[in-house]
Amino acid sequence: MYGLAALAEHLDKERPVVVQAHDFPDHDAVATAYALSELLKRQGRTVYLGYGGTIQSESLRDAIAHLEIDIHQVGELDLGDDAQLIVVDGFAGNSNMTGVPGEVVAVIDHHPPPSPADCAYADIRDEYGACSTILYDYYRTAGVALGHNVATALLMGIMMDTAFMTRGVADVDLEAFGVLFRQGDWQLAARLLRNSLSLGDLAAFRQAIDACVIARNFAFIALQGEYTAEVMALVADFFLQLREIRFVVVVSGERDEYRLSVRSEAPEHACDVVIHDALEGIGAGGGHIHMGGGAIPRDLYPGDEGLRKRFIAALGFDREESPTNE
Ligand SMILES: [Mn+2]
Repeated sequence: MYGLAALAEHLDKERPVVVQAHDFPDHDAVATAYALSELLKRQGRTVYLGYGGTIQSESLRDAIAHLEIDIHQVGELDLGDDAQLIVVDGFAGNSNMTGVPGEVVAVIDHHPPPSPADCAYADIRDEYGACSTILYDYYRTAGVALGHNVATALLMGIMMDTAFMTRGVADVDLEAFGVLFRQGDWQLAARLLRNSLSLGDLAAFRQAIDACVIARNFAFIALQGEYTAEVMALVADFFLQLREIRFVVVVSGERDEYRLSVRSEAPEHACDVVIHDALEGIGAGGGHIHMGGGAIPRDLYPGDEGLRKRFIAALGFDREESPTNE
């Protein structure tokens, strides 16, 4: 029902296709968009690759250069009004994220949708650890051989979203990983991902270690200043490595809004559920069991301590017997 052939039925061959990664894309989003564009180009279509916002990750910038991925900010693409948009690895209702002229025809994603996707083709596989795995499946079912760079990109996307096969791994992710590991350049993918920090990012870690507030197995970290989503996620991952910590929230404020990066290794505290409860009425967010994020407009931000209390309540810690260290 889903796959390249089904998707192609919804695409007009005469009109250009824009494959759009979500705003401020990550490795999985770019890898998915790239793999899909190569598949569609083989059908003789005109395909553009775009994203909203900017690419904030140096590691992802390196990956795009190494793999020669022709992707641009959507504003730089010279598109008419008749483009057909395919949104990958993220979907905000039926709006097309950063406004691109044209029509959202399809969405391919592995996030549980906030609302039912309102487009002709919606392939949502929220049990998959990475959107890259969905694209692996498109190549497999279409019987198309994976090019070396496509295999490397998809491998990198899976490594990223599953934290090297340690979170949210479905059987099909394992299968994809095995195939892509042999067909792509796993050393390049691993090197790009394992070198995503630079010396300038140490300030975030120093601040986080000083500022973290621990309640039971929950670490809350409010960073003063602006940090990229990638650095916030890596700070959250770092705290999750502490054996006492099983749930982490990192928050940092930008001009218009505060952004959150959330990680969980406690099955009873799924990130998407806890985020939804904690941000009710003040912001929006979502994600998967193990990872998620969100945003709160500046005028609705309840303060660092106010936000921490909301998470305490969402985790149910306020209803249970209060431990002495709280
Ligand atoms: Mn993803």
